[in-house]
Amino acid sequence: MSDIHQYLQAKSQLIEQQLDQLVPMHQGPHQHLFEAARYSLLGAGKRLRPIITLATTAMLGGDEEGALHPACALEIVHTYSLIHDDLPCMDDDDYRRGKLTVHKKYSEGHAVLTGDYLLTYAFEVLAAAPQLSSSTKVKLISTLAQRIGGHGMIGGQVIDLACEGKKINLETLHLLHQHKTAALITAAVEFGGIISHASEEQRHRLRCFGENIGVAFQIIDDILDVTSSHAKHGRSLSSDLVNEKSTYVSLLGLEQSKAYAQEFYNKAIQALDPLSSQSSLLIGLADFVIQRHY
Ligand code: GRG
Repeated sequence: MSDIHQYLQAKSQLIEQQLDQLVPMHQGPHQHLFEAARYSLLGAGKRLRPIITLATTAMLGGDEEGALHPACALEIVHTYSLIHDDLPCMDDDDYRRGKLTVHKKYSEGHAVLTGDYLLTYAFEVLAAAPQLSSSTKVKLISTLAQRIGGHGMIGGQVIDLACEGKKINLETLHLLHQHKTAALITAAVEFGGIISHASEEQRHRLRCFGENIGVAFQIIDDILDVTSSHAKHGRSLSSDLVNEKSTYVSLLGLEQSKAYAQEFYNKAIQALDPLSSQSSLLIGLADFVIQRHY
């Protein structure tokens, strides 16, 4: 196994253990909430966003242990976004991460509330993160709120809804995914910078890396939607097709989409350049993003 795959496996196990502890089961009349949260959160998922935070922190010589809870907060937010994205009023998907989506397994109401709980709880995790100063925690909270709010992930989802059933151009598709997908991935890189007290210049470069690798990630996701089997990708085969959504592949074709992803990868790597003596981990993750089969 390559170094980066070993790294991904080790860190993914670490994240899984922490998530298991951070989101325990609770008995009582609302126990379904915690059951559904654990059902969606545990046992699958690449854990890419939290691993990016751990890798960025390690690259900058920051406190990796201090980064663990903020990294988990990102995975918790990501899981909320997947639950809501799968709802009948959004993409209406039946499978996610190799199992039934939360609204199929429980109910639509439960899926909405489980997503709400995870989103809210992520901020509680950040506020209570051990080993970090109050000012670091405020920066993390504010960065996350910006990246996933109206001018970030939710804004992207609103553009997505507005574009459903319409033919859109590449510029609009790009704007959509810069917000919907790349914003949270950017937050993951920024988290590493904040925890490591990176300089303004370093943070600017990290943000640029995140924005570009985030778009590359989405282009590869669109490619996998048409090339990968259900078992590999772990969700219903292309709801984008069913919902008549434009994708990079529908606009550019397969081969040009691959080349386009490579362009964003190149821009991401260029952004890291002056940090390069320490940046092999982030480059390894970027390679994984562009070469992945799942
Ligand atoms: C408030 C209704 C409401 C919505 C919240 C739903 C939403 C806003 C945003 C959607 C964000 C979203 C689902 C983006 C898709 C990004 C994407 C390609 C997800 C798949 O990520 P992977 O491959 O999944 O990292 P795993 O399962 O490996 O974690």
